[in-house]
Amino acid sequence: MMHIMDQKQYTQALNDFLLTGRPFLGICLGLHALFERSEEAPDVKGLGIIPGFVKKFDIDLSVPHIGWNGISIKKESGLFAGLDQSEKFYFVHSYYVVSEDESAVLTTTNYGVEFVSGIQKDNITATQFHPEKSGRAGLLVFKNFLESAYESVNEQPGSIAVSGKTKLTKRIIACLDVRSNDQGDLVVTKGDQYDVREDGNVRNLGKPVELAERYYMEGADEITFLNITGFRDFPLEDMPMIEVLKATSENVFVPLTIGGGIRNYTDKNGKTYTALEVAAEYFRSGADKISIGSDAVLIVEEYLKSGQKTGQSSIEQISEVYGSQAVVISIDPRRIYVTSPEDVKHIVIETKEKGPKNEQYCWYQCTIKGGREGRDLDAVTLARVCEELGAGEILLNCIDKDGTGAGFDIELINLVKSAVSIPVIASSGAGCPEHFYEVFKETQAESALAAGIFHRREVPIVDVKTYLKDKVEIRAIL
Ligand code: 1PR
Repeated sequence: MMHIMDQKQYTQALNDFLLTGRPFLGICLGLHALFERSEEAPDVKGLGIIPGFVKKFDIDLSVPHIGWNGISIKKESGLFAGLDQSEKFYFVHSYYVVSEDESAVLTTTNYGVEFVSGIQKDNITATQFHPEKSGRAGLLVFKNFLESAYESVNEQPGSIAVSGKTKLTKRIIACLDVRSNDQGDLVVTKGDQYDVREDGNVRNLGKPVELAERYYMEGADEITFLNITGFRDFPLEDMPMIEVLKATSENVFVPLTIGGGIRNYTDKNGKTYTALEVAAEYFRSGADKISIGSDAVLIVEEYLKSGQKTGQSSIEQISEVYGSQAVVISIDPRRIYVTSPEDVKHIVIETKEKGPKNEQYCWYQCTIKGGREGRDLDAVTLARVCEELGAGEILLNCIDKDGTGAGFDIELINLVKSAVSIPVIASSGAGCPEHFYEVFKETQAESALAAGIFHRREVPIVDVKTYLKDKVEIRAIL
């Protein structure tokens, strides 16, 4: 950020603005930039308005720190007027600020360490969390900031200082598999073990924007759109998905992830687009994270063959420009049963869910093109290499469980989770609120995703959260 601002000669203008005493609100990098230097870019100088620096998390927990966490308010401020003390805000970052000016510290948050999550010094306010993605609580912060822009902050009804450790919540994610039906309408669909057709027709479970808005209102902590035919359609030609994102982000203030078709592509006229360009269009349209499925498998296969990073893959390019927290890898694995661990060169587990011939062992085969093609690669290796290439989160589906309502594949989730240090989203198989509790109790997954039970209104999100309340740290529905 500072490099580009320097290049475009914006830095002086911003500095001049800050010194005029006019109100300023920085978010995330907008907080980091106020400090003197950052481990993220050691050769670039920060604005240096606040003494201190930016440091990478060095903790025994998944990094990036992704999700909803609390704030301990360290001094009275109008910014949090009217907010409940238990409110959570959305964080997504691998670096945090270390302020050498104690008096500037507005809030702190706990994640392995207690770090500064907000500062306020005269006219300058900045937060590590994203108010624009923090639902009602975030919108109230903006309202308070705008109102305080016209009055002295100290004249605002202040919030009371809160102390005590904050906790990161487990996230409940609603997933919308989107594709065109046979009539050409973009619909939310849902398969059983990835088969989305019923009596020959694509199942139609609703309109993407409407459903996303409903889930936001019902308390979803995040929303994911998967363009499930993206592997054959090119997203920049398939403009409806971009329109869906734009329309959704007008009314939905929680993080949005979009996947499907993110790869390098040459169109019928020979024009080449990079995966980075596709991702950029999605980010500009309101996405916070992009998810890569099929392309990740092909990238890892290439990497294992050559043993070298090229710097050119979609994972490397997008994480380099937008940060690893913006790159999710969606894995579509399927169980392959074997009679002995020596039968294959893949990572094999002894399983409690035996195979059709009573096999005791299985490995998890990666697939591409929405499960249509199995590859000679296991899900654990895929996850590990993707983390090394710069991915920031794993969306772990399971074809065997998808749409069954039989519960998550706990064995798969534990296997992949133990192989990576980035957050994992458990997906596929949720059938009731108890399944969410089971996945959080039996595994270290940071979040759980479901589709069918939400679309068919069998289990509303509020029921999941009500069941989890007092058992698991979650964002309350206020
Ligand atoms: O390969 O980069 O173009 O991305 C395509 C994306 O579309 C991938 O993320 C892939 O998972 C997804 N996808 C492709 N085909 C299907 C399909 O269903 N035929 N959907 C598909 C994957 C799985 C989950 C689902 C959970 C929870 N759907 O997204 O939402 O399994 O379902 P449940 O709660 O009903 O059990 P690329």
